[in-house]
Amino acid sequence: MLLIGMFDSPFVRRVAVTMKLLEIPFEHANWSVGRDFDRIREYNPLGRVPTLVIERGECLMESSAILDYLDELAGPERALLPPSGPERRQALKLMAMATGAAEKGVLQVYEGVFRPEEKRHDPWLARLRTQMNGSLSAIDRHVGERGTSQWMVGKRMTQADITAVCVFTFLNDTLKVAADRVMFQSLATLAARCESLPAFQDTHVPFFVPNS
Ligand SMILES: N[C@@H](CCC(=O)N[C@@H](CS)C(=O)NCC(=O)O)C(=O)O
Repeated sequence: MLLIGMFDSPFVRRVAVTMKLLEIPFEHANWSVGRDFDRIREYNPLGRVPTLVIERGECLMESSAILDYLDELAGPERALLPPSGPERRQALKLMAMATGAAEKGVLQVYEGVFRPEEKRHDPWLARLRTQMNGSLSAIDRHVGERGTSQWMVGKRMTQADITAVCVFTFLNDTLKVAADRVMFQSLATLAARCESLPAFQDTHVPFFVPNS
């Protein structure tokens, strides 16, 4: 399998961490959405990452769909999303908040990267920050209420933990969302615990500015 996209993307990274945790071997195409746009479009018409090339050149896109395929490969015992019921609903809700926060963060980063300064609109950026911080606060509250030595859902690590941590680390690396060490303390504690594991360490890279 070939995983296309740089690990500085939280969407690519959650796929890479998952593949490592599930011990699914893959090759990595470390392509940038800026510099390698045309090359990525040969596999994904949207020019987006992650894209996962599986058997006979079939291309999977959209990280949630890729994770769904990986869980299917892993089988019900090892799958990282709970199979049904309240735990599945809770995990999906936490993941939706985390990926939503990541999307709002990516838009803020792209304002700086792709849009000239005179065309930036401050109220729009403020709205993105409100949405991102609202989601992170809700996730942080959830982690705090469960206790930071627990996992976010159930008794073992699930895709909710992987996704929330990849997103939190990305937003911290790019936008310094917890720079003053006051915000999101519970989430930061969970992230520190996960980031010490090999699957996370192997995939943590500095942010690469697209087009640079
Ligand atoms: N919903 C998508 C989001 C993926 C995404 O936004 N990827 C970014 C990199 S972080 C990207 O490819 N950006 C280039 C673009 O959309 O033009 C997913 O979960 O796969």
